[in-house]
Amino acid sequence: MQPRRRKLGRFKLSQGKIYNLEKNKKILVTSALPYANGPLHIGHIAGAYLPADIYVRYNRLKGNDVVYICGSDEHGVAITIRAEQDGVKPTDIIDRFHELNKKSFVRFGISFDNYSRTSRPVHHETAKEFFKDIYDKNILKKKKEKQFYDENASMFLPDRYVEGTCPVCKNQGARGDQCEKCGSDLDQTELINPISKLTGETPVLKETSHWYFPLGDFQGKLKDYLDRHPEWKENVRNYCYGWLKQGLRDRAVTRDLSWGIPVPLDGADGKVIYVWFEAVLGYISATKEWAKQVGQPDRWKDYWQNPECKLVNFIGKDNIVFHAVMFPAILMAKGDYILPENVPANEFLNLEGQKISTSRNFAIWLDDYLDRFPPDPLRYMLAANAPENKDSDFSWKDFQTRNNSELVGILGNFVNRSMTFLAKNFDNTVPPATDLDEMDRELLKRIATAPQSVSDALEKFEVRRALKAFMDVARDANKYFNDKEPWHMVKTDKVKCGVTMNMCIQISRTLAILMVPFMPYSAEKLWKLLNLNGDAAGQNWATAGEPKVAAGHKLNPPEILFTKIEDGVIEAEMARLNDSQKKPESDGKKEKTGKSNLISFDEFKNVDLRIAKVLSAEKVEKADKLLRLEVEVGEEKRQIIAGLAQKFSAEDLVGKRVVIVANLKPAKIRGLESQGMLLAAEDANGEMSLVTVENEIATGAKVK
Ligand code: B3M
Ligand code: ZN
Repeated sequence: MQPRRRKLGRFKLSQGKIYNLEKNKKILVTSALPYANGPLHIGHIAGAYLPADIYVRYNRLKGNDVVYICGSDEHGVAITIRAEQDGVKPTDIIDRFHELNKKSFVRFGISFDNYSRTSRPVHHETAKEFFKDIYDKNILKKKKEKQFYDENASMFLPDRYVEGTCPVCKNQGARGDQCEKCGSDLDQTELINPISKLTGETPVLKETSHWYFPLGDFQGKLKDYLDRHPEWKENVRNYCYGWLKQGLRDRAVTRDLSWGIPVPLDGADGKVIYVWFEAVLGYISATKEWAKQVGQPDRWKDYWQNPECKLVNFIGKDNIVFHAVMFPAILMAKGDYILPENVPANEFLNLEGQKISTSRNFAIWLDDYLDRFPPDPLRYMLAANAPENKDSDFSWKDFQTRNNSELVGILGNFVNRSMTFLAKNFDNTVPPATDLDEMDRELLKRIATAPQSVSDALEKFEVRRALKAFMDVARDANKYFNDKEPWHMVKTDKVKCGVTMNMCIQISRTLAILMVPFMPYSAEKLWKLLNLNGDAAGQNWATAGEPKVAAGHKLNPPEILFTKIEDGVIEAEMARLNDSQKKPESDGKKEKTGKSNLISFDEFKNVDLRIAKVLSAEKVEKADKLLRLEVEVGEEKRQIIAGLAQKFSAEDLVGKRVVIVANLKPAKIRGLESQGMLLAAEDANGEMSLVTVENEIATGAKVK
């Protein structure tokens, strides 16, 4: 039977060439621009980056014309507060984290076409052009208002510069713009007991003027827009309808700050464009920059100003209002740009049953993870467990189970048993597939439909379901192998056994291609083992399910695809998480300064600080960062496991008098008990210094 042609499927043009119009869809994909004020953790990755990368890689395999854009968000109060806390310039912070995060994304296989930054001139120009254009159209309104002002610091306090108690849920640490606990969008003057983050003082209200974007004027258009997208994820739609129901308020799009993009109007000295107004435009400027890089400076218009192009913004749930309400409204006001076609937002990822916390250093940092593990098991875990419709949880134990029983036990096992069997019995050569039986034919049908089953889910941004559809192919493959019992057949009917093994290689090829979006490194490894031409990412999704490996094809010697993770490794990670939560030791873990987190003297007294002398120091085996120290504290000798190995050698330490926290609960690190903690300081450049004492004061002496 002739396969039926799909609508919009194939068109025969006059030259007689067949074009598949579906093949060349233009898709512009963006992931939220992370603030360059700290390193990335797994929560960020699960929210806006991995799902987008999976979608992008899948669309590339489909032959679609995809551009994937991201970059660092370098303005706004998140950056200046961090700079003030560390006593450095904003540029010190953003330069460092821009590079670090960019590198981590590459290492993790996030395949941006361009990772830009909002400090680039092209972005400043783009943001100013939008602002000016909307101003010239008389859309922006100038208003006088009273805003919090810190008299000691002589500065207005926009957004997060003020903290206080949330009027909705009474959370004490609510920020001036938003309560992270209940998600309420706040006006800072609504906060109960407002406090300046700069000085800890109560701010006063002072008059200033700002330009407002009249979101309310776009209410009707935004409602129509939302109504046109019943396919959006329910969490996103609910949020947006909730906002519309409340009635959209005017939003100030300027701030009294020195860090940011200057407002391009006369009489606006000392004012910058509100970070959320310009950050979303970063997607456009980063695309312009990409177009230049590929030598076609106007090509960004083929996406942003082409109604045929599909714009998809991947974000975390705390960014919904800015992307699904504010950004479309800005684009509508500007007029000549496409609107987001979808805004797939994920919920949050928790860690070991608790909220991930940057300030408490309770997180798994991406660069840190990648120093010790390959990317694919984490990609797998975060996709299998993606917080798609509700918050989900990452635990190291689950990670181990997923790796060992699913990646090693199912996927790796199938490939490995097939390839070792072929190496042993068929000289690593694919045998011919003559005379298929019913089971073989069923199997071929099964793999023929596999790409579609993964596609169905990915087209709806359902990464979990897509990954399951992929793993089901591996499950069915193992079942086929078991049912066929080639280890018996090889003795009784080698030709028939050869047919089975031919099938196993066809499935392995299908698995390699379908694996690309989820686990690109392992996909390429499998592709190499199969000794096929080109790379897995360069194949065609549409033919991924066809049996294309020829009989007689020579395979490479088998190698395992995934490695089992032992209990000890997981225990060490859990101890590390526990330990680092108490002791800040690297990026993103800076404690707050200022007066907003004052403690009482009694609280301070609870910490037993003592002078100790370092007696010996040695590296902990298989742990790059750890040193095992023996210290003398008065009469007592203690063992301390400290993350100092990359900064100090034994000679730097032995004989030094240091300060330790003597009443810290003992913790097991790499199986070794740590009985206390050394005090050390680390600056924004990663320079580290131990807290030492100058004279020969007796060990055990109390520090107070
Ligand atoms: N910088 C906010 C965040 O990291 C942010 C997103 C901007 S997207 C244009 O949550
Ligand atoms: Zn709240």
